[in-house]
Amino acid sequence: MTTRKKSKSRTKPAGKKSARKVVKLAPRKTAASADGLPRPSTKPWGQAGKALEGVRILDLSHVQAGPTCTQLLAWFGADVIKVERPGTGDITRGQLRDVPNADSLHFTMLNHNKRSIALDTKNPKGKQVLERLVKSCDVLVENFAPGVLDRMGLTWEHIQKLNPRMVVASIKGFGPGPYEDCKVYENIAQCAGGAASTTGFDDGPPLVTGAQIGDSGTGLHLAIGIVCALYQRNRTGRGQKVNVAMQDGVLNLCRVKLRDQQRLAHGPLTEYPQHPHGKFGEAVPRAGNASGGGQPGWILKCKGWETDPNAYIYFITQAPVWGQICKVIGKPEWITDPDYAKPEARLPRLKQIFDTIEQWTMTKTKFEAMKILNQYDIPCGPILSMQELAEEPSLRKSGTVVEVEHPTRGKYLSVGNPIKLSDSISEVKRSPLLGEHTDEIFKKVLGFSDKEVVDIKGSGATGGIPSKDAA
Ligand code: CAO
Repeated sequence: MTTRKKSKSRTKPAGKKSARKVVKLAPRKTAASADGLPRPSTKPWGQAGKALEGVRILDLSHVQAGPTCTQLLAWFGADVIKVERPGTGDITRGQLRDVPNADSLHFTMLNHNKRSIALDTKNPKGKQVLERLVKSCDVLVENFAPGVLDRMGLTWEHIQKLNPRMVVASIKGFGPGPYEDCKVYENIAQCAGGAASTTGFDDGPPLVTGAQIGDSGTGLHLAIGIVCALYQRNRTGRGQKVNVAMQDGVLNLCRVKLRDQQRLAHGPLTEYPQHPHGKFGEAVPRAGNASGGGQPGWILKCKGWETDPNAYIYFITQAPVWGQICKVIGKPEWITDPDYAKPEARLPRLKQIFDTIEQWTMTKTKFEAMKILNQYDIPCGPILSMQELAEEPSLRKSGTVVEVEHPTRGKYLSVGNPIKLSDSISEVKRSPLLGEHTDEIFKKVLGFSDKEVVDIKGSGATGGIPSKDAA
């Protein structure tokens, strides 16, 4: 009997049945016709299981990039089994601790809805367990340094032998090329992917952003790749490798800057603050707070800016509402003035225009300004602090900000699933304690007998006993 069969009662392997059927995408004659798809469920929305129910993930990921990906898959219903080194676990459990002896907020906020197994993958028994997990899971996710997975014995060839249906998803800092062997963290990816060179002000150094586009951004890219590979597996019956390099993920998010690099060859970037007074070099310059699109924007001071570092508003001079903008800020003459009436005429005067608008925004709080500008459909947005976001009732209501109870740290706030599916509702469950589910997984997922569990534990593979065989 395979380990897979033993675990049948908990989750059904994804694609096991459908791999034999080819899903045709021809239009269905009736809602109930077969065509490879089941009849539409009659269950109430949100009660027909979760999107990824039946998919089991072997999560070897750590820190942020990989855990972001597997957390998202877990929110969509995948059974995520996080393998962690006994004793320490994911290194982030102990980093930036705010509460003594409790898992860090970093760890708890990136590992919701997962199960944890403590396993020394360098212990021979631990290695056997790891292979059993490979046979029992649909997807392996890892973001080790280059070469680590191979050194663990899990080469692509070996995984294929153990489980040809497995999708093997990896994040590395760089793709094939001069830096492929490098270890990479968030800010390195931002720098190497084009974000830092295009962020900040012209007269300052390159700047990294607070948004974790290198780690979390790449994790999101990986999740999309995994779901596509699983979908393809439904037709082909076989797994595949899914690789995302952090440099590539960041560059993908900087797509518009590569656009501008090519536009630069044809003349100055007229929407950039360097136009018309500053100089353009050979590469896309840092554009300060200029809007990335064809609708010029800037960050403007609001009432209270002298003491509140976040009393600002982002204001876009969208062309279709130019007339409304002029009326609101008390410059109705600009509507017909040839220096201001058309978008092209405004481009060389943007600084002066924003300075004038700022005279108006400085008389209002950012929320007062929002209220007025929204009445006229003028695109704008308040600069919201983390404190304001944490307290925003609408984000609590939508489940984007959630309060979670944890056994050792008590209540904490987290960001919930930002992707809302109407038939797969996400519930945010606390992150697991280190090794919390080791026994449960040994017995219910891997089908080990009591004696086998005693043997594995006696070997030190789950920690506690120092392993003689450990490398
Ligand atoms: N049991 C035993 N050993 C384990 C283990 C387990 N359960 N889990 C991990 N290890 C071991 C690995 O086998 C590896 O050992 P060897 O080097 O001897 O083979 C070792 O832990 C360290 O792995 P690592 O090199 O990946 O970890 P690091 O802390 O040195 O580097 C990082 C961290 C993030 C820089 C590196 O993993 C990396 O570059 N990853 C790819 C890019 C990436 O994802 N960066 C994002 C980081 S933030 O999300």
